[in-house]
Amino acid sequence: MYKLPKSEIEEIQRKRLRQIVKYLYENSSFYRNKLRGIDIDEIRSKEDLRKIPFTTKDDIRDNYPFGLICVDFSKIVRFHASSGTTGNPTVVAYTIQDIENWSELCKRCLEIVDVNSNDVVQIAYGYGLFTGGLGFHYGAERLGAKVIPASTGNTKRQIKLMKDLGTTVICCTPSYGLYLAEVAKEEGINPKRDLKLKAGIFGAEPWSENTRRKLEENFVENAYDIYGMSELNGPGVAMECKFKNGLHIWEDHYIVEIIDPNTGEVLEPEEKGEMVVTTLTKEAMPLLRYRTRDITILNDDPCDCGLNHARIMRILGRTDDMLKIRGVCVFPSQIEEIIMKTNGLSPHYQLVADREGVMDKLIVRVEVAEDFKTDRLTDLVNIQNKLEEELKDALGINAVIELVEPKKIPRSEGKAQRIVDLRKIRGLL
Ligand code: DLL
Repeated sequence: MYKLPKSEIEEIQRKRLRQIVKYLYENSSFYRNKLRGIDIDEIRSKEDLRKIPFTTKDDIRDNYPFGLICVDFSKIVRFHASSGTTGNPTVVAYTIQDIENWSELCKRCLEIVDVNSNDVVQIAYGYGLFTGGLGFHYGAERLGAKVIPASTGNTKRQIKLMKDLGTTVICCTPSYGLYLAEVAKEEGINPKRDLKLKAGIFGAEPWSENTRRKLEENFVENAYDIYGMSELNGPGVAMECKFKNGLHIWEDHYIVEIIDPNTGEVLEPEEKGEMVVTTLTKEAMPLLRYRTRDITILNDDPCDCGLNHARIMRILGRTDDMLKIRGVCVFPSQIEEIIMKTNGLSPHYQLVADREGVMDKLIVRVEVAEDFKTDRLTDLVNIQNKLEEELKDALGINAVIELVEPKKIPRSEGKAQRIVDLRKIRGLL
């Protein structure tokens, strides 16, 4: 049961925190080292956690592949991995109990938006080392739903499956959701009329409120945000409820802190910063104060849905994806929000950062919407000017707007590649 009073959730957190710290001290040489000089009996509450140093992605990579595992090798039943751009991938190991807990959390996520055993759930996240496919699969099966393990790709077949099998819930990245809607239209299918999609469960990459609007206008009845990360199991760490106002993070399994990414100082609720997560129930590879690099705000106000698990607000982006253009910091999701509300543009875009002399330059490459028909150049120039002004007003950045024909920006079946930073490629950063 997870529909608990706040006081009970806090009690569970305190109990599990004490257990996990002790467990790590006894079973992990990596953490015994990290906890050196700390009286572990004194770690009893979320506040006490601050005495413990952070764990980083580099810690996992440096101890690749098995250094953070704290169970006997015979107890490991699965590996997943997420690939970085360089060096070792981040490998995560699972015991049977880990898979059990993870499945339960994914089930909860589906349950709180009313997915049930009558639903046909099409999973168009990748199955494999990526956690998306299998995570949702186990959660949906546990719910007794009818699962279509479609995985990514073969987009026309995905649409046919949706139509023929009567899919009611689609799970995929938001960018792939937009693409599925586009291809459905090309196939002469109007998803809102011809399909039965009551919900889309979209995650694994940042997206915006305006993208939600587009997805709900053109594809699914309700578009929900789900958050997760391989190191924390996979999808199912946090999920929006029907009120769509922040993602409930399962606090009986995770403790969240928000820190200033530059100083490491813990911030107050409602302050924006990097999310740091302590896992309370993971067995093979628990993590204390893990720096996710994801930027969000923690909101512990009561939610109208009655759940007492705190909410994280929509992830703005990762600290590593933040673009710094002439000193102004901006996340792709902020630019996306503005593109989406500019008439005449499609939701497909790419950001190219470069440097001319000593000056940073940002090119926002975006497709003109397919249904925007004009033979007057001035109409296009007007769109360009409007977007340029909006970006300047809202974000304070000067950008060069490049309008391109429909379908010129590469589509992705998984996480969209939004940024091309030529400054990095050319070794200028
Ligand atoms: O993306 C797990 C997942 C699968 C989540 C399917 C949701 C749905 P990784 O590949 O390890 O795991 O990538 C984790 O993706 O640190 C975020 O930067 C980003 N991310 C995940 N969900 C969201 C979201 C999966 N809802 C990284 N909004 C995280 C924004 C997200 N970013």
